[in-house]
Amino acid sequence: MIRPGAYHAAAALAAMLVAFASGCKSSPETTSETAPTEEKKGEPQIADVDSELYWYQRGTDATKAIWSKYRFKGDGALLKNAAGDGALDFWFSAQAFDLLLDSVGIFWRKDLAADAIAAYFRDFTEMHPSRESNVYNDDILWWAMACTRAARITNDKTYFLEAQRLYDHLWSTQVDNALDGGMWWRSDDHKTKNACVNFPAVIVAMNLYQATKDVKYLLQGKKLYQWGIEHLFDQKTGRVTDHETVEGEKCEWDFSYNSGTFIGASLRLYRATGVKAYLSNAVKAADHLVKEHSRHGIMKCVGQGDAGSFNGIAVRYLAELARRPGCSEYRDYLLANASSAWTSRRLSDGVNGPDWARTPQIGDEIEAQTAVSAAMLYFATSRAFR
Ligand code: 7K2
Repeated sequence: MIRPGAYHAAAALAAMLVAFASGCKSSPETTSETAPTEEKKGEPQIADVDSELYWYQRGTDATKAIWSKYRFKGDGALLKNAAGDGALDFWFSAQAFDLLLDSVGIFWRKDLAADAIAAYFRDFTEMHPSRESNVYNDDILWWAMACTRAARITNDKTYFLEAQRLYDHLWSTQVDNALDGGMWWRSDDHKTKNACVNFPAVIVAMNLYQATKDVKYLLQGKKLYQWGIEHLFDQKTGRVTDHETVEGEKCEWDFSYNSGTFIGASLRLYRATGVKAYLSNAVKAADHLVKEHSRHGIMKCVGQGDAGSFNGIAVRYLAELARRPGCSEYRDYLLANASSAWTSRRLSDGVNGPDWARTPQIGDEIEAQTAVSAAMLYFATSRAFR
């Protein structure tokens, strides 16, 4: 249930998404998750489609379509999975929070962005009052990652303290010497140590380090990353394997989102330390992602359900690499994907299915997660041009 107090902010969120997408001007005081850089002088004129704002607007269009189609309650900020379903589960809700942050994080007026974020946080809290009771450590970390972003966008400590509390708890209870280190996937059953936990944990640790300059987060991030390098990363191929079992067996699954969080973890460590090896690891993983997860230059379709948002997570972090000097090939890759996905969206409701190269049919059921994934791609492409 949505508390009465949450009503206005949550309803306002939807109204704001609609208003912004229809062209309302924002005031000059915008949020500054990462400040837009000055226009580069002397560069040739570029087509509209090769621009930050073009893809920001497409992301906004897609986000608006998602919030109109999948809102779980008319007065709430949370999404449901598909028609007739309940609210998205914890994991998916954390991803949807990240999409909301993509949408409000840069160009929105600060006060409106803060309201939208607060509405989502409140509704999420109604649905999942105790985060720690969730036995999936990855769920907690996806949420904590988004909270560190929310803190940066709003300057509101609530989100920062939430992420810090959750991360500190996992670090002190879910990392041990089994398999020489690393964090367990589940807190109720210590059987595997997974990429979907360890690289997100590095990202959170490094975001906390950036905010606090407390060197313990840098050391913890390095440690978890080093474990990941030794146990899950193949230096020769750039492949990130999904997990290792308590018996020391490496699982062969190769998922795009694991490459994505590995890139994000590597880049944060590179920025904090200046050590080139982190950057070259990020490039290796990105090359593997582009080579092995694409068909004709477009990311392979990985279906719906849990996998539905893997590619959106992958491109979120690929974009961080793509905007670095000398990395324009990744930006071109994102642009090709975004252009293909945009022309493959379903015109009747404006959402994408799981395949970024194929338009879904009118009657096809599209889950929120695949629609969210494509919207993440539009925003990622936008950021790659910054
Ligand atoms: O085995 C893990 C992970 O390593 C693997 O990549 C994925 C593949 O499956 C699980 S993680 C699945 C999450 C999905 N949603 C709910 C969460 O609680 C759960 O941890 O799909």
